[in-house]
Amino acid sequence: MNTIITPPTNPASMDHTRTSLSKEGLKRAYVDNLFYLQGRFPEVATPLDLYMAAAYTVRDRMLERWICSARAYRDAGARTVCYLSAEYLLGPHLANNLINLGIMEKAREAGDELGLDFDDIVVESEEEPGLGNGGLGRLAACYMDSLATLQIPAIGYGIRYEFGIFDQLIQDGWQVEVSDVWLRDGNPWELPRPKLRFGVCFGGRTEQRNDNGRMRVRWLPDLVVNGVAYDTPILGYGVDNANLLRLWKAEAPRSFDFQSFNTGDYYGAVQTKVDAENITKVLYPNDEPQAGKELRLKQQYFFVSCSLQDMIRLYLRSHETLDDFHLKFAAQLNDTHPAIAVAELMRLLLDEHDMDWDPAWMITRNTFAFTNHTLLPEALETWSVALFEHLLPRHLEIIYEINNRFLDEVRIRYLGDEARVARLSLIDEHGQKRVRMAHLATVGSFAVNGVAELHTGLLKSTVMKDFCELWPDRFHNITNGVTPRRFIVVSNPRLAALMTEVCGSEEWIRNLACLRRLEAYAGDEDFQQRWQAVKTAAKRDLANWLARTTDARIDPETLFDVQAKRIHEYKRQHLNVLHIITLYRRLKANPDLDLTPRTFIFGGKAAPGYHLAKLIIKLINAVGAVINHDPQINGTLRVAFLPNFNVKNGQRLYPAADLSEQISMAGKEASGTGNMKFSMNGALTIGTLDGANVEIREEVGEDNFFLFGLTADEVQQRLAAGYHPRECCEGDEELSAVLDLIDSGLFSHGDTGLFRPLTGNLRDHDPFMVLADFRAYIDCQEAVGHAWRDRVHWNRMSILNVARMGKFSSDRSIQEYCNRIWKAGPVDVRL
Ligand code: F58
Repeated sequence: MNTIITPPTNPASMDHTRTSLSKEGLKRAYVDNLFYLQGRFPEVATPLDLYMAAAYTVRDRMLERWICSARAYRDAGARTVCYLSAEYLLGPHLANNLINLGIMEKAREAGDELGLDFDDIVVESEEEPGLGNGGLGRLAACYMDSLATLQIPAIGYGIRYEFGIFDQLIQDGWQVEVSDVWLRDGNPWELPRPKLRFGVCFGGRTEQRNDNGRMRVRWLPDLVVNGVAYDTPILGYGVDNANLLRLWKAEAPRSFDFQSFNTGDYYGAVQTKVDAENITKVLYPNDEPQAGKELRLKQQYFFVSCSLQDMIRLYLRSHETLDDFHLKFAAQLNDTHPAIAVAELMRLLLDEHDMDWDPAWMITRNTFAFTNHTLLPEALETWSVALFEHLLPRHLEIIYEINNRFLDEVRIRYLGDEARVARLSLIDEHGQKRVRMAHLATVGSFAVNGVAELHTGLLKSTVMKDFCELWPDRFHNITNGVTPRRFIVVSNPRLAALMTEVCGSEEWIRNLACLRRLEAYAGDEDFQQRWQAVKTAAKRDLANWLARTTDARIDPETLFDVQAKRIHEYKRQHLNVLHIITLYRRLKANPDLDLTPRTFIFGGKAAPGYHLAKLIIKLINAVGAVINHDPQINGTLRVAFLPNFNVKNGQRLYPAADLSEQISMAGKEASGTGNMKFSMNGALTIGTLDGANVEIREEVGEDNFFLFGLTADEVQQRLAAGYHPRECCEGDEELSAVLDLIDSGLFSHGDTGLFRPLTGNLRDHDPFMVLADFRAYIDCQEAVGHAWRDRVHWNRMSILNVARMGKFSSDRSIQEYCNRIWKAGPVDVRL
């Protein structure tokens, strides 16, 4: 339809209440929203009212850009990136949107003139949408920010979980999970699209029919669920582009199953509705190990099906057939969670749009690209064939057909090599048959990528070796990045101001490589003083906030040594704890020891069913409880656990860190992105040669990075030679004594058994080689302690770290995806 409707007034120039970016316009809009949307006058408004009025004021300004973008993209007919991700860890919207709109300062002035507590409204009030577990979900959010900033037409598709990642409380040192009711107060950032809904089928059976000589399949499902779209605009920084994040909510097609209702089975009828809506109730809080739950497969299929149906709908608005669908869309599979999309697009093309196999397969294979985020064997997703048969019978048929055709190709290429055929198959035939989702994603994609050089190399030489031999050109590395808008400008305004001053403009915010200009100041002692003052101010902010919200008391003059990320054995928070106990023992044995005063700060959630990870949290808190209250230690060592690590709390932590702990066993962390966030904010890294640490060290220079530990190759060699962790203890009295001290009950009120699952596991198995790396880590930490004492040198290293972080902007990552994988270019949007 060619619209003749234009916006009520022409935007900015007219100082319209909904679009004006002037201070007066913002004030007017704010009061207006408080009055007409919240129904309040200022004197009686609650903090929520004040926040909502601010949010709607900003949202109006985004909507204008969003609508303009939609129109410009449609007119340009440009290639569109569809990012398919089961998780988006967005973080609070308000401050980020103010920054991206370029009106933070004006809004602050407007707020001051209205007598509002601006920081309270903008920083404190907002509940963040916790629709992700950790790195993978946050990466999707950074990429949405960069896509819009680089003006690439893009849609993020995902799930609107009613309950996101749980809130973490710490009680008596233990993690306690509380459900996250983020929608309780309403969500001003989303627009429900009740008319934009698609049916998604489950279960039942299939039936073949002969359609004029062509075999066609009909799926007769036994359950249909509706997916309803909820749209959130994602603004680019410094441009007028706004992209779309479309999340799907599950609803029952009718509120009651009338048949059950009429037969008197009222509860049965309501149950159908409840079952349908359960699909998008809750985010699975698992870290790496695979959940294997039926509901999880339902979630995956549900959001993928809605998204593909939506893409087809959009496409058919301007095309007669689907023949060139793959030219319009590049769909990125964020890990294997959306991999069922390969079979679903085939089904839609074959069964719903009457296409033949070959053209349908050509379109499918040219639409998808796949990112792998992990090498951990337990995290590689597989689903039992039996579950598929029960839930998605038609998809199983399609997967078998894809597999037959694929394995025929393999057999022709590798005559007689049936072992290879079995390794490549989409079906794992060992024991109970399972569908290998990474294989489905690889076969159905035109590109596969890892997320850091080392990770991609390992991917190609281990889990994907056979595929890499088959299709070497399909494999790429795209090293992860993070958005400097959220992780510098929003999180660390003082540092941002200093950068802008040195760089002479705000260009660095769009082109992080500009930070190189800081190098010239690295040795300038006056500048170093200002640099250090920025860091100390952030440390003070963190200390004050912790004092307000927890019982932790920390001293900003000490070295802040921070490890914040999901709690997992491979990330080795317990190695960090062993270091703390080592220092504690040394100090007890020698109270005059001249130790660098340190505050160890931890943050991170453990998956609720991951007992060892939860025990690590308890150990951190238990060690803290003893050390923090030991008068002999007198504050030289302190341990703080920051509860409920999420994007919002991360924003307080990254600017305040002096030392960033990136100490995973080499070969296990695919990339890591916290490592980048800390370094961009001036922390130095202590780390292994794992994930993106390798590239960070290359960029910042080996003199400005604290390296320790076995390399990925050495890890493999040690394992191959037979690793016996007890031998590490036997060769190292101090290590042995540290473990014994944990077992002595000192940290557990005399309970000598409490931490045995941890210490016993370390002594007997130590799957992540904590003990093998212990001595190297302790020595490296000693070097850190010494380095801190020369603050001139430390500040220099800190400045150089930041100056050389340009590579780790997500803008660089997205530009690489656009050039090398998606072949997508910008569309300039002008209001
Ligand atoms: C993370 N994966 C990697 N998975 O561990 C990290 O190295 C990498 O930097 C990051 O992806 C981005 O590439 C990760 O966060 C999850 O959270 C999954 C969520 C769904 C269940 C399985 C784990």
